[in-house]
Amino acid sequence: MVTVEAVDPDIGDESVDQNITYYLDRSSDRASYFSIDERTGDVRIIKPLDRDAPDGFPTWNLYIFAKDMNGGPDGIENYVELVVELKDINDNAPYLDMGDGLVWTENQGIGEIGVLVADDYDTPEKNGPPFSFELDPAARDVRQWFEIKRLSNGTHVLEALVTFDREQRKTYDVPIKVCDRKGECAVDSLTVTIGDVNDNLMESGSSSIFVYNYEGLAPDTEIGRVFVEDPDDWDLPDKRFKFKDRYKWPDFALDEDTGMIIMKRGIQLDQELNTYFLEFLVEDEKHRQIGPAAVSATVNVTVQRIPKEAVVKSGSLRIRGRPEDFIVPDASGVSKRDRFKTVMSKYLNATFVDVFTVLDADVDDDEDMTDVRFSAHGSPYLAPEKLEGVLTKRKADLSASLGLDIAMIHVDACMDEEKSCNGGSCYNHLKISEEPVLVRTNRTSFVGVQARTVAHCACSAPPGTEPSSCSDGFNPCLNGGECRNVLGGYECDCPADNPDFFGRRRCERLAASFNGQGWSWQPGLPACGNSHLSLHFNTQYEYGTLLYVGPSPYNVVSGVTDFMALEVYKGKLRLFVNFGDGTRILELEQKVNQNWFTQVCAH
Ligand SMILES: [Ca+2]
Ligand SMILES: [Ca+2]
Ligand SMILES: [Ca+2]
Ligand SMILES: [Ca+2]
Repeated sequence: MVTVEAVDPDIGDESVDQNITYYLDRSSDRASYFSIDERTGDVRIIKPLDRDAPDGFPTWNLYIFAKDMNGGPDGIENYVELVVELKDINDNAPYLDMGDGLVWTENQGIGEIGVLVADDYDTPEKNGPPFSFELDPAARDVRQWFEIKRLSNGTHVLEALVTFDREQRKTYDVPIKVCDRKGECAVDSLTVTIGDVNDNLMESGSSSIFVYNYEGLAPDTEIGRVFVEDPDDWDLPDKRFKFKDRYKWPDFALDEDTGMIIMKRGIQLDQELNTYFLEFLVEDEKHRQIGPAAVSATVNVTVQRIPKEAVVKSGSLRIRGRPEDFIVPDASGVSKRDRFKTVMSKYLNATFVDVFTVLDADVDDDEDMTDVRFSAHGSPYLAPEKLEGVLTKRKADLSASLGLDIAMIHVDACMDEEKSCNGGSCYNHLKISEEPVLVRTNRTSFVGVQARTVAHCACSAPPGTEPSSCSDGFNPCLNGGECRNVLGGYECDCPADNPDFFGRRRCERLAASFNGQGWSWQPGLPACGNSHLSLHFNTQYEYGTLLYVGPSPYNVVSGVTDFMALEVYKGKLRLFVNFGDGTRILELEQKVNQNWFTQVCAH
């Protein structure tokens, strides 16, 4: 395309070799489209250059460097800017530039819906407008509803040929063939939304709302809207909402314009489950449904106080779909959340299962994901590892019977360490908010606990949730130990006063034995740049797995291969480690199955 040439005044004679080395500014993305001969300075284009938006540029700029002394370390460099102006060719068909489409109100007759607007990425002077529009010649059924007319001033308009009824159909996708002045054409789709008119009477309706109130601390919270039957869906401005008896429900308030019900801060929660049967009147002046003709609406509200322990000891999963899909009742009136609760209480053999968090997972992908948290208890709460372990084993059954598409069991914000923490240390922190999350469909609302797993780019500190006394609504003593408040803290009375078996501080179990059949589930290890792990064991077996950290065969996450396994193999220790770059195996020579205690430390 061009040759650059540099001279070195130190040499003084331009007829001899100037010992210049040429190179491109590699820090620029654009450099990959060009090459340069480092001796001759010949610049070549090696990939096609695009002039047009959205990915191309009409002008391409690039710095070209020349360095004397053959580019050596003591050489001095200078640069020149290369500017390439691209000539346009007509290689783009136009597209409709109409945002969300057009709105056309129902019940009107024939009329002009709107002006058609297009744009073209090529130069407007030569390869763009004027544009021509027609209904896609291949499309059939749209012709009964719409036509395109060219007005005398050259603009094109879309016209309605029939009277539309929004209650019959809300939107139409109209395929339109649009061409530029040179005849480059494409078919683009225009969305026509049929606008609503309040042309239906409302009838009485009923709905239900379930609220989990974290520790009873929820602030004033919107918990769902009063529902009446009405085929219209844009007529909220015509409606007014009232309590049937405004003094009967001091714990609730109502937005009279929107019908939103508010649960007030400090609501009296005498029982674990508190139910309220709220009654409302809804008026619509336009249809004279006022005064005695107002329509009644009932809302069943259930409020359950959920203690901190339930949330701290919750298991979690991430499913594909929107939160609404998980709480909306099916034809038989049962939601996936209800079914999940029933099935898990059977699998876990637990009297109470609470599914108290249902929220948008907030992942960057285009795909909708929902995070769900649940806990289970008979008398003590089950550990999260147990909940998630059982869930993992039953994953296939659950997916099939509930129609759940489970993306992840144990929501792990560190899973993609590269993204979360640039590959460094990462641990999961459960952030619990007193502010609940509302998930709403027409006839049901679910107000859940806002608990999210967030990635912290550090090594996990000991859990910061350790209580300072027994009265925190949280028994710090493990394994059925009894908590006693003492001056400056608490003490635990462990079930058996056997220091070899229970730790003194919190009755933690210090040892467990397995007969070759059993195992124990433990919380996973955080991804830590600098971790130490130590354990004591005593065995006479020649083979056995001491520790495994990694994906379960029932719960494989694509792209994640990290795992660690420590096993006794032929009486010797063997360690498998994979941090994502292949499995490494470490073997030790000593026999460890000699019936004495062996201490293993891994750093
Ligand atoms: Ca064009
Ligand atoms: Ca072009
Ligand atoms: Ca209507
Ligand atoms: Ca209406």
